[in-house]
Amino acid sequence: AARAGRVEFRNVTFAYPGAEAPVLSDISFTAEPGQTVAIIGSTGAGKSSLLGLLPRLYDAASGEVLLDGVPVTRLDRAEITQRVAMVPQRPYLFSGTIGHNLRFGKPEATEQELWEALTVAQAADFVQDKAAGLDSRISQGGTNVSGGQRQRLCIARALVTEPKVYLFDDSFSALDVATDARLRRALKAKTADATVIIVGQRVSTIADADQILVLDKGRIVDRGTHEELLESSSTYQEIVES
Ligand code: DGT
Repeated sequence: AARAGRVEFRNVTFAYPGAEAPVLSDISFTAEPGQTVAIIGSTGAGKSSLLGLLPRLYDAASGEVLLDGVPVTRLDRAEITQRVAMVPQRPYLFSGTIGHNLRFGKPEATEQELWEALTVAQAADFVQDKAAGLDSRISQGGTNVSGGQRQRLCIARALVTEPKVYLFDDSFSALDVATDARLRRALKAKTADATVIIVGQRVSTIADADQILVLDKGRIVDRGTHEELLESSSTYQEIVES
């Protein structure tokens, strides 16, 4: 069906402006609605750069990034933000209330929608514990919430917009393992029809993905499920054991 959230990278190469060496080379994969694709790889492998090509933080030098079969370079930004939500590696909260921050992508969201998103993101408890609840103020840059709370608020903010595609860039790293597991279970139930692309460092975060891409120096060196990669990929084994 159209507008379902299918993501396809076709032979994508990308270099930052002014840099000589490409950060990504010949990247091809497909993520279908309902699927979770995980990207793992050492620091600097190009994982964040890869995610950024979908919301057009940057454009590919060659190859194509397609959303529901249409190159993203042919879509306007509003169309992309409507369908794709990215939780960046260093998620940003601006000064204002928690409610303002959560409504960033959907100003008309009801309180009930905000609480639903907070519940999935495992953030309802700590917001409830604040005297002012949704009206509690976040200081500039979110310095008065912990790193894990900030991640969860930014995940909730993405959920509020009900996108077709979620991009999570290491969004679960500041959470303890139990919260991470609870959050992803709730997320899976809530986003069953969505396409999820997740950059993760922790094996427990990515092990249940439908497909794992192992990225090394900007190339996909191996791909498969957790079980397949444990058998076939020495790079994956090294990451798992580290
Ligand atoms: P991480 O977050 O440390 O696990 O690393 P990755 O895998 O997310 O890597 P990524 O995509 O952040 O960086 C890949 C390479 O690109 C790395 O050599 C740093 C470089 N790079 C990242 N962002 C920029 C940028 O904004 N400008 C330039 N010129 N280079 C960048």
